Amino acid sequence: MDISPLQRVRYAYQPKLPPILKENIADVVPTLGEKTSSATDQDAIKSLFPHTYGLPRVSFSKGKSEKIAQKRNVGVILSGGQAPGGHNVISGLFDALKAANEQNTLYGFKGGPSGILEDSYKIIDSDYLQAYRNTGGFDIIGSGRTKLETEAQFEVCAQVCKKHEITALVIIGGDDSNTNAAVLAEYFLAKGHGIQAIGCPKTIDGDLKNEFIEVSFGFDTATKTYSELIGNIERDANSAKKYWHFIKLMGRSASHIALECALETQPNICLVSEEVEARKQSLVSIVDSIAQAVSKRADNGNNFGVVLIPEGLVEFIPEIKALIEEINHLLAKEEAAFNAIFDTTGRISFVESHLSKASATAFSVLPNEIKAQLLMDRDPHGNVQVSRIETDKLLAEMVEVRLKQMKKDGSYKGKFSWMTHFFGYEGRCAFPTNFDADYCYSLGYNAFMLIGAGLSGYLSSVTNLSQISDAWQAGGIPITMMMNMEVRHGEKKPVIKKALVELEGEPFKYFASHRDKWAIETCFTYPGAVQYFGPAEVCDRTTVTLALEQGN
Ligand code: FBP
Repeated sequence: MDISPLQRVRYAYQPKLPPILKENIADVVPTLGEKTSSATDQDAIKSLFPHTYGLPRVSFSKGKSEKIAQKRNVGVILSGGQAPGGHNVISGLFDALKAANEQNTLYGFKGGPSGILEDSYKIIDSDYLQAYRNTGGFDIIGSGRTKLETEAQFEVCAQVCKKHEITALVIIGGDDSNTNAAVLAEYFLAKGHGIQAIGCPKTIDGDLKNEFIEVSFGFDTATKTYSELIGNIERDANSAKKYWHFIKLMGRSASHIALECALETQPNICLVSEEVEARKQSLVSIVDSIAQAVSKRADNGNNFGVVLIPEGLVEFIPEIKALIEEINHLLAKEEAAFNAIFDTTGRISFVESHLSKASATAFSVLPNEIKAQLLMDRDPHGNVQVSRIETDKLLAEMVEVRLKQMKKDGSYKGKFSWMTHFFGYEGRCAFPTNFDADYCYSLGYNAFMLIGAGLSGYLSSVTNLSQISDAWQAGGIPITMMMNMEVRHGEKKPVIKKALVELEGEPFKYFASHRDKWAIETCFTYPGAVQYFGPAEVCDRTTVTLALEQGN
């Protein structure tokens, strides 16, 4: 068997498009809206983007397009972490490009943004693409985390494009990659290179969203995949009635994934990093609140339960956040001295001896394994690699210690055995759900429509997503419109604002109004596996987050 039966059947799936994109491609024209302005910091962003600031929003309507059939070569780049549906963005882009002109060529730059810098590419043709349609992963051309951010890099991009007569680049990435797509678009215009840059909103983390981009692709599939696994664990917990499961869920910074999984599975506890930060909860108080819930359940004879933990939690606990910032600063300043120490114990002592009193105290309560994990290599953005920090184990161990104290003072009488899990990589390359297959294909197809309309510095946008695809709308959002100024590595930079969980938003409010009951009673729900064939209410269902946000 070369391919699985599901793979074979999914190759044949024809993703759904918004109605306007189902029209003959030459019968669709852009409609330009009012001029726009950035989210905040208008003057600063206007001065940094003189050619792309204030562009109008774009939608599509019926009409005769003169330009779309013009022959063109287009380049595409996958940037950052995998997200289910990336292959379909490329499929949609390819199908639109070929529908416009059979002579058009799609260059896929290999291994992420470094592919264009090294002129490493694959020409994507129909036969090659067929094996990737409606499948998960980014293996069609690979991805990477190299950042395109310097003028020297932009110039290399321009020269590589010119060499292959590429007149448009599509960058499929998260908030940072799309910020860089906007800077690249501005550079190409300023230098008169005649190359367009269009972005597509990707990340399972769900933090690239705003009033114009309803969700980033991959969030739907990843959360459904994790929710299936959590539901299975809940059922096991409720059957065996002997373990507390501590489950860490991916999502570098924002807690959208953990919150969506909680809405899907109704666990006993779900921590939300944004709330921890807002309430300035210390590690000890988080541990205590979990221990109290464990104790109350034990009073009812339930020595089992499920706790969901967002991956980025440690960076939102005030004293740990300050500690990480100090360590980041120290490792950057004392890099040579630190790297000259080869054993973990020595490295820990070195850091301990340089910390402020408050951070040294925060560091001291952590188990040695966690201390070592906080000292591991940073990612290319200078961030701690939170997926490598075992927050699940940290909390389970600290809750165990707290319960032992409570047992001594007689306030806890139960039994506590724990298991830990980390769901991250399990969901990033899953077969896209019907929603992600359709949404991604539409985003890619629509990206070509923006190119055909001669636009640059736009993010492909498909909206009205909690409705059936026949009600979806396609268009483009100027990337500068989503920007604000933020301090990054000590410098003020224009960036797309990262969307964290809003404590006043409907998804969190729904969760907050139910969690006390979920904590004490056993209210688990079991979403089961993603379904591709069957009733629409099962197969085409979007996330609970999106449904609540859109009032459905
Ligand atoms: P993107 O923001 O690039 O989409 O990646 C998100 C993510 O999956 C996070 O959830 C996770 O923390 C990180 O990537 C893991 O990175 P890596 O793939 O480098 O291990």
